[in-house]
Amino acid sequence: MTSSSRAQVGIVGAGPAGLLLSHLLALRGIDSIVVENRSRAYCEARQRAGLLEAGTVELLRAVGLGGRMDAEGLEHGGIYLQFAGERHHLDFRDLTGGRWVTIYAQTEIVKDLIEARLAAGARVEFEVSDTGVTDLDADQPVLGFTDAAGTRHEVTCDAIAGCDGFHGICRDFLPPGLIRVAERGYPYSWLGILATVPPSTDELIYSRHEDGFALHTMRTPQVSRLYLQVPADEDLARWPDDRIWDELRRRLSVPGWELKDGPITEKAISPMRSFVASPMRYRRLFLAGDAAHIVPPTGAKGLNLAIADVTLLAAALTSLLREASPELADAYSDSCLRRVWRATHFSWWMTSMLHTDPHPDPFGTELQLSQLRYVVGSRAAATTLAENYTGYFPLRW
Ligand code: RFL
Ligand code: PHB
Repeated sequence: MTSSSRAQVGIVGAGPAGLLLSHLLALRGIDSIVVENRSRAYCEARQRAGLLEAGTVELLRAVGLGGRMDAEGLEHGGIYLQFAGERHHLDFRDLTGGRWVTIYAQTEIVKDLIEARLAAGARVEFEVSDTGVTDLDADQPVLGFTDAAGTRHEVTCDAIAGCDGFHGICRDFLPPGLIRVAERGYPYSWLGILATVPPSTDELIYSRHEDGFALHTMRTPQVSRLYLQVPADEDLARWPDDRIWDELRRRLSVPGWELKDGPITEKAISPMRSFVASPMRYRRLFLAGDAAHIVPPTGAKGLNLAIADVTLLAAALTSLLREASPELADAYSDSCLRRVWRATHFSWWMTSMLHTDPHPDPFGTELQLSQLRYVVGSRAAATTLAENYTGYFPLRW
């Protein structure tokens, strides 16, 4: 038996992109259904981003999602860049005329969004399977899925948003001849840990070390998050806790500073990739967030881009569905891609400047060090980093 229903917008994926899109559409009186193949608990626990641009924070506040973020988020006005055994501070507020970033974990944004959607009575279906999109060449595409209880559903929609991440299914529904992929792989991965220990630093430390990159970030005043560059095909089993702390200590140390360690509560290896698929739309199917593009995490841009995409998409769908005006929907892909390519360049640049090549050559090493010295030595170069890091053209809502 198949159950048929209707929703103005069908949304695949209950990550930050899908959930925020559903929230924004509801604020404009547009109903949506969100389907997600994982459980609610899994979505709320999946460790990922932590750093929000000021524009992302301001958008979340403007749409009523700032409560816990304002109470628990940690505002940072700069970062430390470390190389050749020295640590340098970049003061973003001074360099950019007052701009800042906030540490507030993606897990917490997802929890806030799920709570807000469910409290508003939205349809959010977890643990679905066999998600698919049909009738894309008609004005009413159909979103199909099987719910957790095994019932098949077909939801007739006015538009469908593929917010299903890099490994999702929606991108493959765009006609193969239409989509153009530009990508770059990197010969390393990140091993990330979460540890129950107060951060050993007030602001993030990005460290280039001859044994590889390391990043010290945080989640709360009691919980630290740290990352190590490891080989691309690394096996997590080769990294017992003691080895991780030893390596972090080696790569992050400077005289007079000590890294505090503590119990590791989570450990995972993530590959690094740059990937941009365009256009981000075919007729009434729109892609947003990681479904269309991913960046290596060194620039802290992925979640911020996902939020920027759906802010534009919500406005575009509102004009399309409420006023039958297609201009914003027609401009959607190009508008997103301008920001995406800026972030793609910045993330590639930060990654290439800070990671060590598995087969280093003196030419490449000296170029990296020269670039790092330039960033900390020239106000113009430091401002370029600060401007990109703190975020681009404001999000309008
Ligand atoms: P998500 O979060 O991957 O959500 C997609 C959702 O779709 C579901 N899904 C399906 N549902 C139904 N049917 C299907 N067939 C489906 N296939 C998939 C998935 O289960 C999932 O729930 O994508 P979204 O919403 O576009 O959000 C993107 C962000 O998650 C990502 O860009 C960031 O986490 C990237 N990122 C960072 N971004 C930042 O802006 N700042 C950071 O500090 C930052 N740090 C990071 C990061 C990513 C990292 N990793 C693990 C890749 C640090 C790391 C280590
Ligand atoms: C994080 O807090 O997880 C984080 C922060 C900055 C990055 C990447 C990850 O560049």
